[in-house]
Amino acid sequence: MQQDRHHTDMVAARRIVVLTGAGISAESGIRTFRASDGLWEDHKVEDVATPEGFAANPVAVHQFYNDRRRLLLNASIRPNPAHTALARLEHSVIDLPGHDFLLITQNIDNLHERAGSRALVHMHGELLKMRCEQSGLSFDIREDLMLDTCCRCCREPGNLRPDVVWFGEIPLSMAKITKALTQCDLFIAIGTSGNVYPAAGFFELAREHGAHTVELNLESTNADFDEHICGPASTVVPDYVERLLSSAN
Ligand code: BJW
Repeated sequence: MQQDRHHTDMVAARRIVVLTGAGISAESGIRTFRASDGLWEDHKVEDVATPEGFAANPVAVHQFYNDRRRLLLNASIRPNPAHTALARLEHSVIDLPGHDFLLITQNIDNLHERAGSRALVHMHGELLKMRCEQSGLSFDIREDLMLDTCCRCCREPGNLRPDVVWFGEIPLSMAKITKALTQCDLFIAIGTSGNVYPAAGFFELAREHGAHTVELNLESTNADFDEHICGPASTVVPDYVERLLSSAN
């Protein structure tokens, strides 16, 4: 594990924002996007993660998300110690006077909630939800979504899409996220490459408003974080959370 620059002044951390990306779920068996064996090795981003790609070939896009949904529902896919540690952090600080906690995930899996996280926003949507393009209403889904799946609100086929955020679309809960970023004193980014905006700019917004910024990743992605902790999430996240909590006692 490598650490550099300033260490977190943990006792001062009262308002904590955590951003997670695909790297936190990698050790649970879910592929990241941009690794050499990642999802974008097998699929073109513009084909499966844009509204234009969906309009051109909805069957292929449904297939891409159906495969990922089936994997997520497989019994072998479980939260790892990094997910569990973040849930422990939330439950340890959320009721303390003057403290606040928000977990922002770019991931569409449900491993954070399965680990016990509750103060959570899915800014890029959820794999276990589908949305009606006519009404905008969102529904739970655990089975495959097909072109002829009948919508529960308009009772017609062809109106449903995965309830996820594709390139060119506006991420979810941005008002809540922006408020938390401008008020936090500790910002922690875990397992995200910093390639996709607006998430890639969150640490700068938090830092401009006075937060200490920490990156936990296999490798450093941006030298401008105040602190870097390099290593696999299932090891470095529980260690970091333990240090944070023990310094607060
Ligand atoms: C480990 C590990 C281990 C591995 N332990 N670590 C030009 C300039 C700037 C911006 C733009 C631009 N042109 C267009 C834009 C905007 C565009 C964008 O960012 N494009 C870039 C390509 C430049 N963004 C958008 O369009 C977004 N919307 C938007 O900007 O709206 C405007 C607006 C914003 C705000 C307010 C109002 C208006 C929407 C982006 C949607 C992204 N959607 C996807 C698909 C979601 C559904 C799905 O899952 O299929 O989201 S793309 C994909 O990338 C997915 C991810 O959430 C996202 C980020 O990926 P992530 O999580 O970082 O994964 P990887 O694979 O990249 O990285 C993994 C990391 O983990 C690596 O660093 C590893 O080292 C690490 N790691 N194993 C620890 N064991």
